Amino acid sequence: MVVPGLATQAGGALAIFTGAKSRSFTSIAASLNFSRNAIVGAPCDVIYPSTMPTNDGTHEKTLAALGVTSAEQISVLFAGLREQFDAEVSLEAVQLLWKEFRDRWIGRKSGVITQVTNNWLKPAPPGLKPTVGAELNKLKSHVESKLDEIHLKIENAEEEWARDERVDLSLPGVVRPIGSRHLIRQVLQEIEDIFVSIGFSVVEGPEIETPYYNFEALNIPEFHPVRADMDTFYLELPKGAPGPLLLRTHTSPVQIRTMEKRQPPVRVIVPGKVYRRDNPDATHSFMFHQIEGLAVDSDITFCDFTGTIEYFVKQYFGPSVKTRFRPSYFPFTEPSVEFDVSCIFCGGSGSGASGTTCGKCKGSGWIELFGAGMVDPAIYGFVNYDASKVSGFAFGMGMDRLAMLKYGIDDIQVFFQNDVRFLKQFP
Ligand code: FA5
Repeated sequence: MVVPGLATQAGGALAIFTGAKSRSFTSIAASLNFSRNAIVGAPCDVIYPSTMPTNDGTHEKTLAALGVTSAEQISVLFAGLREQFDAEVSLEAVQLLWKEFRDRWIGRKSGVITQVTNNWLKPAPPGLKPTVGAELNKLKSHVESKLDEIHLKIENAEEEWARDERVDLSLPGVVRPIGSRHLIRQVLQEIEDIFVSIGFSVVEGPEIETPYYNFEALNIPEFHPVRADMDTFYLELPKGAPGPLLLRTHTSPVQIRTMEKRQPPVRVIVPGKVYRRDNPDATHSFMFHQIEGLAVDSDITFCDFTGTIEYFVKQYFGPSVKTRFRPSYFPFTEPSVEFDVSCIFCGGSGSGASGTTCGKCKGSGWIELFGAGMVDPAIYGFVNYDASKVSGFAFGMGMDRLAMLKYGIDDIQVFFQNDVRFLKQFP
């Protein structure tokens, strides 16, 4: 578009300008070959000062270099700068780069206003100086007042932010639920307390075991039928690793590990996780908790054994429960027994409410508790104890089932589901 009275010079620089006064800057600039983007930035909502050119460099040249010779051309130049400033300035756009933005416009050394003063005003011919001075004053006060206004907004926004973020010490504190120990952990503590009170100490052992400790040193050689149920959960090892490893199937290997390290007297309990191939149901889990017990000394008798178990059972379930033992079999105890406790639910009567059969003990009045026995003398051979001088007993309790009995829990799976509604019942 060619505006009457305007002409362009080669190279797009400002040319002689003699036209009408009422035209908008943009239309004049267009005909002066200014690209809109070069002057006012890309036409988008947010203008980023750091990436946007300040202008096309007109304020770095003198009026003579720009070919400006008339008051109207001067007005166009200033209108361009003003339009550019207005397009760039907004709270969103400048608040993060406030100082850079401010310095670029009114910085003393090389701000746009300073450059206009140096390049346009000072060297302006006397005839144009008043116009340049007046336009510069207008631009300067426009820029300064807008910057003041924006600065105030930035300060207010910061104050508001600080006010919102301020800690009100009069408010009640945030109550964070602190959780509680899992019921299995609580039961472990109860059992530990009982045994510690009669001279046992607590030891632990690895959950990943060698077949030697899990089986052989417990008198369970390869191909022993007992292994059929337990010979499982072997680990995949890298080539060249020494020997197979498996997840322990009971806590009994720690009997061997303890006796290897300690000379009698030994009195320990061993809590921990064990793993079996059992399918999950109300009383079985493939991972569960056991507490092993071992006492070995020079003169431990079967009476010490049953007396210790009875003491534990009465402490744990209450003084009214009775115990009994039945013959059983474990390769590492001889004799071996299974301990029963009188049914905690029907008081040992075998009958439930209104004369029905007690569902817990199935009418027998007894509930199976755990396996135990006198340590088989063959075991002492594996740990270099003199079997003619020492004797002892061992037991292995299922902690989850002990917890179920005491707290009336029907399904072992609830221990592992971590439902907060269940856990909250045992704070
Ligand atoms: C043993 O594991 C023997 N090591 C116990 C032992 C130790 C006997 C020392 C003699 C001397 P048993 O396989 O019966 O025994 O397991 C012991 C207890 O673990 C059981 O009485 C039962 O309460 C619990 N238990 C066994 N299998 C599971 C299972 N899949 N889920 C939950 N509890 C189980």
